[in-house]
Amino acid sequence: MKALAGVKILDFTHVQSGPTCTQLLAWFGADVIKVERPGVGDITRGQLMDVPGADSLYFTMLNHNKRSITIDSKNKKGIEILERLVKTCDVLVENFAPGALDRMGLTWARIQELNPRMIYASVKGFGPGPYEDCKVYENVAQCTGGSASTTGFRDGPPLVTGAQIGDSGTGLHLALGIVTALYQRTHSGKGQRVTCAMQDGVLNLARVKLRDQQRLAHGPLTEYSQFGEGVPFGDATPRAGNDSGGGQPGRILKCKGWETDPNAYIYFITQAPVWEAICEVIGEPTWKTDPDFATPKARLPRLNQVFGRIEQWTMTKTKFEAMETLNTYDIPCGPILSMKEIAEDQSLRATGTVVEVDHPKRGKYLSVGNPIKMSDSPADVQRSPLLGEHTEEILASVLGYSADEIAELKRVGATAPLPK
Ligand code: CAO
Repeated sequence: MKALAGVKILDFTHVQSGPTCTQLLAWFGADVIKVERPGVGDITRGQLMDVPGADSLYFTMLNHNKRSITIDSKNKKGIEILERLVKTCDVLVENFAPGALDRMGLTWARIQELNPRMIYASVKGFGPGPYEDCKVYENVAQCTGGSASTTGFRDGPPLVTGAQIGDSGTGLHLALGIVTALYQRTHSGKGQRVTCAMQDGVLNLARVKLRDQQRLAHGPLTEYSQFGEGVPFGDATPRAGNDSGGGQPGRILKCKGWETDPNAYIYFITQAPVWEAICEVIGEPTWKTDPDFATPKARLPRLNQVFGRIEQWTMTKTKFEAMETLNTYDIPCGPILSMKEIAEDQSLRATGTVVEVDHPKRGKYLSVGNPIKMSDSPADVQRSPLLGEHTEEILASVLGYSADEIAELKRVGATAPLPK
């Protein structure tokens, strides 16, 4: 039995942030019923399409293990179905623009009236405040959550990161809120509202940068490369390139082949306990005792020199050769893996982190499986549903509609587009 078996999720999510949350819950065993607009569906079904006539990878990779029902929430009968779903489900998850559910008549007050045990979970761009009514996509959240201003190089513009920390990151936060609320309900018997703002989720992931903001008041950030370069600090946490912090400075260094391969690099950390081993590997044994290099503090103003010398060594090896050698000394490092290398990595396939999924319209494709491994609730990845694939099944088996009623709902446009 799966961890969340028996939990029914009314999944009113679209695009990325909400769907990542409900996909995780589905992998943990919840019955996730995805509500989509008849004839249209989640907008991502048709975005970034690569195979004509097949749901995009954007959609399929975010909606595994779910069932799809089409309901027009602006149709009177459609709202009736939704209300019956609210009565029977444990959790409602949504990430529409602020106010959209209220406009459907599904206010928090109405939801509590229908089902006091309901957990009502939402992703919004911002929490209460000046921006609460704004629509938000990934990069807006990265910019307003403090990530962009602290990402990139000092002499370049702010940068967004490829990891979807605004969308998927907030979906992950929301999933934790939901399972926590489910746990509290086992004592209280009551549902509750769970909200997660994308700005807040990003800031939570960028909290070390707010730490550094406050440290600035007490002097320069000595672990940042700009300290060693003699560049004065301003009044806000600066961008720090690929620096990693504290007594364990790190950088991305070139490896053999970097001239033609954009990913021939390795991340190298000069972890203090293995400094002597690093000196041996790179051929600088005197740095072990040289007072300019022997301690982390002494090295901080000389990081460019230190990493310049280490890079002379890494450039003589491929990233995988360097990784192998450094690992024999327990020196923390990691090759910069391209998505191609990750897609081909057999160990990620073996753990189910990268999975091959078969889809009736697009054939086989790769996806990312559940990154959270549970010994008693393993996730098996099942293809995403076709639009409305389970409409009749859900109406009949979850809500108890008869065949005639189901036909009537279709006829009045509650579950299918009306003929033009
Ligand atoms: N039947 C009929 N109408 C439906 C429906 C259904 N099954 N499902 C949704 N709709 C309607 C809603 O009622 C709403 O209509 P109204 O505006 O008239 O009330 C509309 O579709 C939803 O619109 P939206 O404003 O949420 O969609 P959008 O494409 O304009 O904006 C987004 C998208 C993501 C910017 C916005 O939803 C948002 O800000 N969400 C919160 C933050 C968020 O999750 N962002 C992450 C985006 S990427 O993961």
